[in-house]
Amino acid sequence: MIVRQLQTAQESNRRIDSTGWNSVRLLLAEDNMGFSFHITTIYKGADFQMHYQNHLESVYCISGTGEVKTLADGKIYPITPGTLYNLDQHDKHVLRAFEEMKMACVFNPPLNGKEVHNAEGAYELDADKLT
Ligand code: 9YT
Repeated sequence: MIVRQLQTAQESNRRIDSTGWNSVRLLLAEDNMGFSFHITTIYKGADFQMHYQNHLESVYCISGTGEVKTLADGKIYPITPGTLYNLDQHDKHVLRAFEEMKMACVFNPPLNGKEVHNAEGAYELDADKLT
């Protein structure tokens, strides 16, 4: 059994800070679950493009409001608490936060720990572990 607390993890190196967001990576590849699980905070006013070419991601909105736009077709999907969006096509997308959003994120394959977005808004598969 693996048990972790967000309150403890966010004060450790599991919290990754980047422009417009931070993410507390509660489960990682080394846990051998087949996915990673993160609690991500998107700051109010954030507006950035991502393209997870190497990963599938599910994102569940716990709190806050915003929208996600898929660039291939220009569709805009509102995000409110309870919304789950799934990047099942490695969709190139833009995420906007109208107010701070708390998101639960699952990545397959799991992240190693130190991933930050590259120039395309993707995570490399060979990123470093936390330790
Ligand atoms: C929602 C989203 O994709 N935010 C970027 C951070 C990512 N969820 C992560 O690294 O945990």
